[in-house]
Amino acid sequence: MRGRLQQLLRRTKRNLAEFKELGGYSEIYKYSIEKNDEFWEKLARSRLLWEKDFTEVSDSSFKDGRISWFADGQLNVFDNCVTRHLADRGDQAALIYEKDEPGNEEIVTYAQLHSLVNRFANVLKSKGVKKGDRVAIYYPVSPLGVAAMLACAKIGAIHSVVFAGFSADALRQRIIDADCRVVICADGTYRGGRYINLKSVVDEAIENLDLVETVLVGTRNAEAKKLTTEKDVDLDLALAAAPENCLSEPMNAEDPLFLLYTSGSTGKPKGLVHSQAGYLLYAAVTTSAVFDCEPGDRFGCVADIGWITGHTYTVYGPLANGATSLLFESIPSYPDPGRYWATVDKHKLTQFYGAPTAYRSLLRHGDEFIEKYDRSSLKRIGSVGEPINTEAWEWLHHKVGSSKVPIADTWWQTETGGNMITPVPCDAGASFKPGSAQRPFYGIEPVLKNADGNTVQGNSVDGALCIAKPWPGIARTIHGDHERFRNVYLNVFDDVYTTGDGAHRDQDGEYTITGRMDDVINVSGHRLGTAEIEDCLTQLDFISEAAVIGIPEATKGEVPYAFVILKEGVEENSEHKLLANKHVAKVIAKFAVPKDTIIVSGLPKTRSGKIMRRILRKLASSEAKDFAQIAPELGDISTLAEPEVVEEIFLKKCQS
Ligand code: 6R9
Repeated sequence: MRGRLQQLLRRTKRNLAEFKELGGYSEIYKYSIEKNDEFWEKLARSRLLWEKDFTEVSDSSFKDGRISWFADGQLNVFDNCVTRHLADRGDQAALIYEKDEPGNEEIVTYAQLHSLVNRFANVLKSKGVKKGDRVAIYYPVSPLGVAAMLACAKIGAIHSVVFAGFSADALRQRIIDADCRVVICADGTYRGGRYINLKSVVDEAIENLDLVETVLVGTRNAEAKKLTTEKDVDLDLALAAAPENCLSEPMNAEDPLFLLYTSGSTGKPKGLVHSQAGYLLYAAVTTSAVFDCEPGDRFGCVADIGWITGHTYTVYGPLANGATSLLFESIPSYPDPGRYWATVDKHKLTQFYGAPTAYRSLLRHGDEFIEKYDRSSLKRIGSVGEPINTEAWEWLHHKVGSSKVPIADTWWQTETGGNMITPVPCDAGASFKPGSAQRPFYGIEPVLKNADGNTVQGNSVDGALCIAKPWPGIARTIHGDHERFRNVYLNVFDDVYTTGDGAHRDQDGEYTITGRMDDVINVSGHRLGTAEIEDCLTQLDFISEAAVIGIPEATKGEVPYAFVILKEGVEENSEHKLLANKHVAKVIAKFAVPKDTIIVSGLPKTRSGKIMRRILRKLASSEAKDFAQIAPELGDISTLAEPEVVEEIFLKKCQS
């Protein structure tokens, strides 16, 4: 693969022009670690537009729970993403809105986006939104969804985008946790030709919730009834009436830019808080260097704005680089499995960034869905959300990328703000390994820890993946619970950030992610805590205890699978499973519904009461029809409090 990629990769050097005199990836990486502050200081000055210059680069201590970058500097994120491009590229497309139905895209130029966000900011102000207030956004990917985020950034309000696939209960919980007085939503969205009503979800979420004073409702379907309560305001009319002029709020570098909720290993989702300057810098620099993104590029990240990938690589990263960002409302298979590549061809996309689950679902279809479209505009194809299997990697590289386009398998997390381990940038001639994220980004120093908390040295070793040094993009806290932030990330091992993932460092010193080490599962790239689903199941009055695990699934990567114990005196009946599924869909989301729910009389627990999920995982994913077949794989179960439940669970599963 070497020769073919060399020319493309040479471009990578240009992307950190600030350091080109140092050499290639290896030299710049070495410098970024050894002179970490100097490295980020230079980039902060060359990549961001400051209202007030900073004098201090970083002041961080994982031990003390303190992370701080460019603390005495001030800037405005909206001005950095939009206003500063007006002079050179006001008429260039900032957004291409590729709607669900092919053939009716909308283009929003930088000048139009500037005007839209200014008016939006004035609407927010007129509803009493001030600097530091939290605003909930329940909006599908669309220019108005992006403008809602940027309008918050402009006036210093903190946005909390909730993925418009989460249920009413999940939305309500997030609105309450972040104390949002204003909610911004659309009447609905289209996916695969189907209209999905979002406003009714918001109505249910805020029923009898005095906290919410205003719901700004934008239009997706002009026929839909969007104003249903006295709190509702017609967003289109309000925008049309709002003045164009609005001053941007100068923000301190460390002020929060947004909250984004994600699952952890306990029931309650965590509202991770990202900063203004550090986050934006990390978004801008990774977009530029990993994706070779230059001003005027057409960046196609198909992630929803409800996830961190949408925040960093659909909104902030591409716009900070003066690129055109694609907003993709549809699904990969609509109207046929060629939709992604038709979109690449139509808009001459220079980057395409998607998820393995989607790639896996597409590769089963014939090559004609790829070949009939021109993909020669692509410089990078990215993958994110979960490990990419070799088959999908080869298909992306050889079929979609005609063996010419480097695959950026980007490992990172909501907490990290941007890409952390990825094969690009790299030295010209470097090798690519399917399924391996390989090389740390500049300034990122991975370390592996063993169970005793010692750092694992050398190569060909495994361990808990941690990061040694703070970087500008790391989340600063969990909203309202800094202790939890410290306990989950900073105090697991001494003086490092703990990712929750395991990794293997291979013979070349490069990294392959081996998966979560906690009770978090990854369903089609959506992170779910098994404890969240368990909490939800035990809310039902007929369930006393639940254990949820993830099992491998060909397209989605993993799916949840549940084992439940009924309450004393409850007779098992065929309704139970249906009620359980409905409840999970209502409280969390449809994608959280277990593939199966097995009613059992006991769970495999240690004598200290800990559920042995390893055993449940084996039982759930086994094809065996006879217990004797699977018993040897289960290992020693004699230490369980009730070893006999294992066979009973197996038999119940076989019957279901
Ligand atoms: C960006 C994003 C984070 C978790 C992470 C890991 C898994 C993401 C991956 C990957 C292997 C990759 N993950 N990218 N695993 N290779 N390229 O996905 O954030 O939703 O917070 O999920 O996803 O387990 O810890 P988030």
